[in-house]
Amino acid sequence: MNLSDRSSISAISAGRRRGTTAAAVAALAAAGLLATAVAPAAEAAPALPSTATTAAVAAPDIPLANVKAHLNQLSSIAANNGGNRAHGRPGYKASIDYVKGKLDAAGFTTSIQQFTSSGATGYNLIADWPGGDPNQIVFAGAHLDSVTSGAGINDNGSGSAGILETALAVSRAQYKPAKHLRFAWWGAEELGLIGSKYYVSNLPTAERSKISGYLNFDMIGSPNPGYFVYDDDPTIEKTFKDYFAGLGVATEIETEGDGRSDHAAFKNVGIPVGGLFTGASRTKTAAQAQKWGGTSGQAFDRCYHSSCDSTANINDTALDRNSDAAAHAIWTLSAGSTQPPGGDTYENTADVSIPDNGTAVTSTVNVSGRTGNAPAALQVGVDIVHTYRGDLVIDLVAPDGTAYRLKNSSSSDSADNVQTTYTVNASSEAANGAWKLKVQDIAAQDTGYINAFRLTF
Ligand code: DTR
Ligand code: CA
Ligand code: ZN
Ligand code: ZN
Repeated sequence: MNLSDRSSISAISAGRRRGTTAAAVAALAAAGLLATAVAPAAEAAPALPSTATTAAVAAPDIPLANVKAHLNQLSSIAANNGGNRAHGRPGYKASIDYVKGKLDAAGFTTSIQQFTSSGATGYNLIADWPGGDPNQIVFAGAHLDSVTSGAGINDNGSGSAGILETALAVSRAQYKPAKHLRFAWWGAEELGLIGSKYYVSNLPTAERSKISGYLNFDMIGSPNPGYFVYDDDPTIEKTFKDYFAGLGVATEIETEGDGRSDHAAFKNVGIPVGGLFTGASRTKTAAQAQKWGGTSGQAFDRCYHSSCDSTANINDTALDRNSDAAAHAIWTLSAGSTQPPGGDTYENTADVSIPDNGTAVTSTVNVSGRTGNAPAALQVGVDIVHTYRGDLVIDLVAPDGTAYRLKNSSSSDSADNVQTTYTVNASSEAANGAWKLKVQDIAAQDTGYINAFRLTF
């Protein structure tokens, strides 16, 4: 686009920004920029940004070696403290001190909540990452205690180490999500979800309402693993399932029943919950072995609540995948509805030739990893190089096929090129999926091509 075109479009847009006047509407119509509805209308806006921003901020890979290093530390702690990390035993407090030390060094605001159970002092460790909307808290938790019979490396060193390394990744990235991040390591889960129940029961109602979701990670590295996703909050569930689908890993709904871990206390007060699980004493079926590998007819974790729940009782692939899935969910769910300045842009810059007076062509942008629907002000960047743009009819087609008319043809619009950004109310459309820009040249002689198609959420 040359400067004069851009200035003419931006002048029109500026007119619209100050409130649409009749003259502005006429000018928009003349420029073919006033969308008429095939579906909710689109409005013209300033010209296409010259450089697109990147897509949604993706979570970093969580290094398996780092997660396993935490497990080795927890194993040593058990070995040096009577062989376990159980509630009321020195190995549990030593575990709390280890995790707290890592988080304090990484810049988290930590606090220890004490409680008494079965005549012994218990401890919950709460860690807040400074920043984000304090009224929208994405909360990830895992119980840190083991049973008395062993070190509890899978149950639940795996979940504890997975979210610890995710928290440290937040610090390394200096991640600044729209929502506030909180992590917790619970005490006395094995005695009956005592620590998490104590936390929630002592959380004022106003504080509970600030938690937009609680994610639970209890046993995420079972040696004969299954890939189970809690079927509670649908958005959280979908976030996890989409991640595993991206890996080509099938998942199943976790069916061992509610109330079996620390998400129960949150669910019972109406907080959306979700989580991951790789299985305990139940037996893997032949069908499950077919899709996940491993051994059918054998428990997902033969050392569940046993002394053999050691560092040898871990499947590295499961631990790695679930740690990465935890990070993906935490990053995705905390991005919030208020996108960082500039928003998340998805683009297709492949040239698509537009047949003269011919059939419609499309350029596709695949959106994934987002939660919920598209915004009411979806920015649709169109960059078409074409003489006599009046020949062109342009639609945005949502993943479900709904068409939003961006531009009608106009026999009086002899200007060249369509290089502008339309605003479309796409709030009734799911955000994820294949979005298409559909362009048709309906008059003979002038020709051109789609140069770029961009969506900014
Ligand atoms: N209660 C957990 C293990 C456990 C058993 N079933 C589920 C289902 C979902 C999460 C965890 C579990 C424990 O022994 O710590
Ligand atoms: Ca990883
Ligand atoms: Zn257990
Ligand atoms: Zn557990």
